[in-house]
Amino acid sequence: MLQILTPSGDLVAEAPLDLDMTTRLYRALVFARAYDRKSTALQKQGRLATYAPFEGQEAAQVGSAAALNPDDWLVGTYRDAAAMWMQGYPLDLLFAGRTGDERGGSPPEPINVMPPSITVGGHMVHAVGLAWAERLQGSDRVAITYFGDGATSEGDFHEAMNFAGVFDVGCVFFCQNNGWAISMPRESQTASETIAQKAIAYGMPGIQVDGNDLFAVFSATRDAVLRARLGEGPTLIEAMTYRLGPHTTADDPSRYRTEDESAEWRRKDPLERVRIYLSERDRWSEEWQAEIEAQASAEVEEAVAAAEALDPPGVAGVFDAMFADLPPILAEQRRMAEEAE
Ligand SMILES: Cc1ncc(C[n+]2csc(CCOP(=O)(O)OP(=O)(O)O)c2C)c(N)n1
Repeated sequence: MLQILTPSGDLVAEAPLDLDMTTRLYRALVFARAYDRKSTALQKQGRLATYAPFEGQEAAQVGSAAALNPDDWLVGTYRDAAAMWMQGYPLDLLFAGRTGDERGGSPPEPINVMPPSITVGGHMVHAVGLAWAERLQGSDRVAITYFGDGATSEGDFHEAMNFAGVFDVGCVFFCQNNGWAISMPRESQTASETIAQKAIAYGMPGIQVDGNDLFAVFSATRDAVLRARLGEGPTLIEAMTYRLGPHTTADDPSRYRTEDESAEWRRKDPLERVRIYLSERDRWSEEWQAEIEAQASAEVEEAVAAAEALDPPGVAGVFDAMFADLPPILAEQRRMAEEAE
């Protein structure tokens, strides 16, 4: 397993980022946590629908997305808001999407981020298709797809990996192995010792990284993205991380895992080790922490206000994001929905 920055903030290999970039990414980690906690609070107030928190997985998402070019494709899941935001997805649309507003699933051009997939595993083939299409058009844009350990049991994962391997598609498969697929532990998911080793069967490199180590995640993703961009094919990255919160706001993790387990992972917090690292290099202070937390909170509040200021989409809106031309039966249902409103 690749590790560069230990949980106590010590370097065990050369840092792949300079201090300015590390500082920027630390701010992004702080921002991601603020967004995530606010979303859970909003759900509890009835202002968001079910929410899937990613606390504990911030470095996996921020560190990997930081290795992309701004116009690369990103195809993720319901738990990947931090990566989507890093790649330019407007924050107000992220919130709107979580209220069930279809407009939240459609970022403005030229943002190449697909709406989050709720269907486990179904999105990976799309990432492969997007990366392949870019190649056929002579572009060097790549795609990254995020998924959990549970998604590797879906047929879609194997189809996507197989196709990408055979056609040398410039797609990075980024698995956030957060230990659990709702209540199913990773050990019940696959008999493979690691998820990374599944890459061998598809003829591509696989690497396991400490997913709570910003530097390791960035370094592995940067290498995989470069490989993809040079036309050398796909890579599978398994980021070892942990979902500190519930699966969603509708879940109670105390029913299937121990507090000791969560507490152990809390000690491997992805933000804390970067904070120590910066602090030891005189790039962190309590005042600055308070300042960036206040800024994050204000930005998040602003985005929530913008999302809540959108005109209600109306019942007919659910039909509009599905087809370019509505089939007659849905057109009829749309008309009936409008009449009933
Ligand atoms: C095809 C499909 N089957 C089942 C579900 C219900 N479901 C939602 S999330 C989830 C677990 C997914 O776990 P994992 O892929 O490890 O990702 P994580 O939620 O841990 O990020 C399941 C079974 C679904 N959304 N889609």
